[in-house]
Amino acid sequence: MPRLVLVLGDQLSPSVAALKAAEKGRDVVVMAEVAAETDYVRHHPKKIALIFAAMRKFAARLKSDGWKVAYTRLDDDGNAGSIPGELLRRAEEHGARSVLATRPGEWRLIEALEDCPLDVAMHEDTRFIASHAEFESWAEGRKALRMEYFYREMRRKTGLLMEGDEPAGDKWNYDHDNRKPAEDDLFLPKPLWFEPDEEVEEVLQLVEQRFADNFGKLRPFGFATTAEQAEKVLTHFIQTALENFGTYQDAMLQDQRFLYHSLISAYLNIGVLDPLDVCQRVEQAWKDGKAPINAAEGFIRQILGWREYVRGIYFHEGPEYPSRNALNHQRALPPLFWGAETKMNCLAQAVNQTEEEAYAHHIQRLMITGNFALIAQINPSEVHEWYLEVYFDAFEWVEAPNTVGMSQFADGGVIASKPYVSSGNYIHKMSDYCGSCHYSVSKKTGEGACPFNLLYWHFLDRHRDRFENNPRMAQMYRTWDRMDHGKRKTVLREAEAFLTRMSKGDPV
Ligand code: FAD
Ligand code: DLZ
Ligand code: SF4
Repeated sequence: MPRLVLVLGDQLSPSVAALKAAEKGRDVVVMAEVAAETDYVRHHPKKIALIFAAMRKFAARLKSDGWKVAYTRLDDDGNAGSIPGELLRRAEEHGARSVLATRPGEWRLIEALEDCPLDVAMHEDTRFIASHAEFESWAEGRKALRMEYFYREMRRKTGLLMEGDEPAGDKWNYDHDNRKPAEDDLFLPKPLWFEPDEEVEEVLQLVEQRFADNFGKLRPFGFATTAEQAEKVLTHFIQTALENFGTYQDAMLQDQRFLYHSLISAYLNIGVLDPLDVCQRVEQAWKDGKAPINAAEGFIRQILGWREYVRGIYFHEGPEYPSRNALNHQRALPPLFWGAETKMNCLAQAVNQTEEEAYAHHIQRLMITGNFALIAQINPSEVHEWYLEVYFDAFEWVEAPNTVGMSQFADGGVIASKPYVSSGNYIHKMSDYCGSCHYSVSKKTGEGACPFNLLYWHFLDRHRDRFENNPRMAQMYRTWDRMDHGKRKTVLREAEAFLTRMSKGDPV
C-alpha cells in the first residue's frame, strides 16, 4: 500500500525528512496550493507567487527524479482547500492510509495535521543546524535565553570560524565594527534578477486574478524560484557584496533598497538553500581572503545565531507566543502601514519599498517600522500579522519571535534584554531619510518636531515602572529626568496629540 509524502510550500528540499523516510517506487508525494494557506493572512502577492512557482518547479524536479507526485493547483477542480483536505482526497484516490510529513514550521498547521483522521507520522525537520533537543538542552535551567551564548554553542558545534576552541581572530562578535552609515556614492551591487519564464508567468497570472486586493505589487517579479537560481543569488552576493556586509549592515539609503544585504532569507526559509552550506561558503570566502572577518562573522551570526535561535524560541515558548502583549499595547495599526499618506519620510520609504519589493532589510524592519509601532504603542498582534503578510520570507516560526519578541518586546523580554526604541537621532545617523522629511529631526517639540522624538520619551515615561531599573536603560531615564519639567510636560502632551491625530486617521 502506498503512503502519502507531504511536502509543504516551505519544505522544498530534496533532503527534507519526509522524502528521506519515503520509498520512491512505492509512495506518492502530495503537494497542494490551497486556500487555507493562501488566506490565513493576506500575503503579499510576490510571496504567494514565489511559493507557488517554487513549488511547481520543485514538483517537476521530483518527477524527473522518478518520484510519483500528486500536485494540486489552486484553480484545479476538486481542490479541497486545505492541507488535511488534500491529504484525505489523495488518500482515497491512491488507496493510502498513512502520511509521512515533516513537522511544519507553524503551530497552526502542526495542530491541523494532528487532527487529520489519517495516520500522520511527523518527522523532525532536519534542515536546521540545531535540533529541538539541542535547543532545549541549551535552554534548560538558564534564567535568560540570550542569543549570544547560544550562538557560541553553535560555533563550537559546527567549528565555523573557530581555531581550535577559540573564536577566529580572538573575538566571538565583531558587531562593534558594523555600525557605519552608508554614503550614497559607494559602489553598490545590484541584486540578481530572473526574468519570469513561461511557468512563472502562468503563476503570476493566477496570483493577479486571485489576490488582486492584497497589499503589495506583484510585478515586476524577479525572484529565484529554483535551487539553481538561489545558488546563483548566493554566489553573486559572496562575490559582490559580502565584503561590505558587516560594515554597512545597519545603514539605510533612500535610493538603495538592498545595500550589501544578501536577499536569501526566503530561499533559506522555503528550503532551496541550506543554512549550513551557506555559512560554510561564507567562511570559505573569508579563508580565501575575499571577505574580512567582521563581514564573515557578522553574516554567519545572522544564520547560525539568530535564525537558529529564533526557531528554538518559537517552539520552546509554545503556540500562544505570537499573541503575547506584555506591555498591554492596544492601539490599532494605522493606515500608513498599508501605504496611506504619511509625512514621516522614513516610514513612507520603508512601507513603499515593502509594497513594491516584499522586502526590507533588518534595520528597516527593526528600527523604522518596528520602532515606530512600539513607541506608538500599537497592538503587537496587529504588528505581527502585518509582518507575516508583507515580507517574502515571512513564516511564523521566524517572523513571530522577531516581531513579537525582538521588535515589540511583547514577550516581556524573552528575546531582548531591552526594547529596541530610538528617537529620530538614530535614524538620522544611520540613513539619509531625514534630509527630505517634512519633520525636522533636530526639533524635539513644537511645530514640525520629529514624531520619533516625542514618542520615544512618551514610551519610556509610560513604561517607567517596568524599565527604569534595567541597567541598560538607566542612562535614558537619567536624560529624561534631567530635562526641564515644563519641557517634559510639553513632550508628553504633543506625543498624545500626535497619537490622537494618527488614530483619528489624519495624515501624520
Ligand atoms: P541579510 O541581512 O543578508 O542576512 C543574512 C541572513 O541571515 C538572512 O537571509 C536571514 O536568513 C538571516 N537573518 C538575519 N537576521 C535574522 C533574524 N533576526 N532572524 C532570523 N534570521 C535572520 N526574517 C525572516 O527570514 N523572516 C521573517 O519573517 C522575518 N521577520 C522579521 C520581522 C522583524 C520585525 C524583524 C526585525 C526582523 C525579521 N526578520 C525576518 C529578520 C531579518 O530582518 C531578515 O531575515 C532579513 O532582513 C532578510 O534579508 P536578507 O536575506 O537580505 O538578510
Ligand atoms: C505560505 C504558503 C502559501 C501562501 N501557500 C501555500 C500552499 O498553497 N501550499 C503549501 O503547502 N504551503 C503554502 N505556504 C506555506 C505554508 O503556509 C507553511 O508551510 C506553513 O506556514 C508552515 O511554515
Ligand atoms: Fe523619520 Fe523623524 Fe527623520 Fe522624518 S525626521 S525621516 S520622521 S526620523
